[in-house]
Amino acid sequence: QAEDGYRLWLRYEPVSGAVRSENRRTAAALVVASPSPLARSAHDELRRGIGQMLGRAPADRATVDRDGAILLAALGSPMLARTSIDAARLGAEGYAIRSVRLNGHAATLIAARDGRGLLYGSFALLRRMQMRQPLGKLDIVDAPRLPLRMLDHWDNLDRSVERGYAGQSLWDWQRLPLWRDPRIDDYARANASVGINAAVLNNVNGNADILTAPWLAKVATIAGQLRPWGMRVFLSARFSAPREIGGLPTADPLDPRVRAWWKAKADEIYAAVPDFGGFLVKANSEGQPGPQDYHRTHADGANMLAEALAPHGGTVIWRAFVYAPDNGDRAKQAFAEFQPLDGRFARNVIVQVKNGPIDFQPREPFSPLFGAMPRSRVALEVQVTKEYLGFATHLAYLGTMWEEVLRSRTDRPVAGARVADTLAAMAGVANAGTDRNWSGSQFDQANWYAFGRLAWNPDGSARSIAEEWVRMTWGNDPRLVDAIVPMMMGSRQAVVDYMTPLGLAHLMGTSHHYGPAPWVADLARPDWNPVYYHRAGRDGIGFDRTATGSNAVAQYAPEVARRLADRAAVGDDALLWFHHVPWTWRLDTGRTLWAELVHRYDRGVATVVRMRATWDGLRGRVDPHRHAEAAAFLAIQEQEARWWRDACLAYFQSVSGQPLPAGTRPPA
Ligand code: GCW
Repeated sequence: QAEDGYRLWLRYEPVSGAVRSENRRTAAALVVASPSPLARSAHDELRRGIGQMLGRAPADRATVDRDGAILLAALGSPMLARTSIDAARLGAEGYAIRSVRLNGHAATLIAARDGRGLLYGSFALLRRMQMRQPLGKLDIVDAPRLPLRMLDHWDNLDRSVERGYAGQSLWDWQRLPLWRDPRIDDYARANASVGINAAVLNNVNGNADILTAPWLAKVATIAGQLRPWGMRVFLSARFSAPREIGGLPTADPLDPRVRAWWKAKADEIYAAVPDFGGFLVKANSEGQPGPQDYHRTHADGANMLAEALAPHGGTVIWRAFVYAPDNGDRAKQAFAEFQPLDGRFARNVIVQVKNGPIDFQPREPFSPLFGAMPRSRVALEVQVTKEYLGFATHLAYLGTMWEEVLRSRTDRPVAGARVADTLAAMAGVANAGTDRNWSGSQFDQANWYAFGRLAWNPDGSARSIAEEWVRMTWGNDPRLVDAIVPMMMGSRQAVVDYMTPLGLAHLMGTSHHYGPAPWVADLARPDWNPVYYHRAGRDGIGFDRTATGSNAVAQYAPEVARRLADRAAVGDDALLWFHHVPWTWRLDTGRTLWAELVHRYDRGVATVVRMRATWDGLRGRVDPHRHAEAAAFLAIQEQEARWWRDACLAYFQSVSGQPLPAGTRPPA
């Protein structure tokens, strides 16, 4: 178990030397001043982690009666009487960690409003220890910026996982409700360690059965396992459920019978799961039912469910991922449908928007909806699972992609605003499954980790998050850290380069989305064909989204729109997303567009070749099992990067008639 990646970043490798002596002095005893189920989890994790790292678990004490106690105390505890913890800075889930003297003894205080912050503070302390940082003079305050930090599982009730590349669903429905799978406890620990506080258990391409009594009993067991780790359960709700499981002739959100049905259903769910989070809904999207089936709006649908959940404090998360064939430009549709509804959603509705206007491509500009719905609560949805980035086989660290999105300037609702400033929540489509390593590969664990850390602090740095993860997952040896962090930092750009450089998108094979297929042009829905997206011809390549084309740029704030509409100012990364550019147009790099395209595809392959060499150089510095797995996947990635480059260039060359530039290596 130790060497197959099961322990994720919670490996708690033994500490040695001077650091161990210092740690042992600081972590000798454990005092839980404010008992609660969550404080119990914190206590157990501290004992587990410290015991493994120091070879000696801290002793349980009722009070601070010797040096080296870790004290867990919620606000209001008499033990905090003589400290000056600023409750306002802690918020609901934040924590303070402080080196203090209590009863004449040196102690490390973890203070929080309640068990949630105590749990997060305990994991923060363990993280420091795992990174071999000193524990002596701590004075830390940290709190999550977003109240809802959620994983969305696209898990089906037969345990298959839509876009899942890590085995089966973690939810063992057949054995539930009586079986409490210990693996779920570990799943919850992992999430708590990065601050993820909610999970949607089932696929948004829904099956209404999950809302029936036998399934709700199973859901209740899972909820009971996640609860002590600060996580709440949500369910995807199929909009047509009143017809499919409720025996009603309609699911019209304005029909009183439908409204009564959902209210009763909400009551039933809360009877089984008192802290139920609410519903996630994919409506009128890719064939899913929704309010538009009854000529009602998204707001009508969302508000009807919101009304049913409101008495229980539940939330409706309504996805804005909508598009219909033939509307001219798929990238414009979510904005066109949702922006006019701003101000029409109930308070307990959150509109969940994918990072880009189309789908989860290797690179997209940010969705124009961010900042454009100031009277609504908006969540950012990203895909932790790598549907369009080589599944779990290709190494692509997504922290850099999410940092790029979060820092993108929307200049709305106020000048200077960035996507991060406009959010009420973050959701990540989960990449966890029954594989021993959870995520399908060792390196995809980093994306789970980074998602949680960025949801906690959307201003976090992708690089420091990568470094934390590397230290905890692979080790603190600087030779490891200095090699792996840069490799991760460049990895997503490599995928962009060898799949869809310069703002291209959606060149992937039909439906599975693995491997190149830019030539596909015959699918029934035009907006599913790669040729719809790249628009390559003799004259050039790219999608004109300026005023001479679809004018999607007009959906952005005026200052942003002006930049995007300017071929010279938009930047190479978004060039072909917004512009149709002649093959011979010259970029700032001095190359023609065609030469630049060739260069980028080649650069992507070259980066993977370097990643392999870097990784090979670490043989013997990490355990052989995990090393071999990552090495084998990198070999596949290199082969497939070449496949992508060669297939795309051969195709684009056949369309453009351009020669391969002099000096370009012939495909190997
Ligand atoms: O990216 C697409 C996927 C679908 C998915 C859809 C969505 C759940 O190909 O598998 O369906 O997005 O986000 O709803």
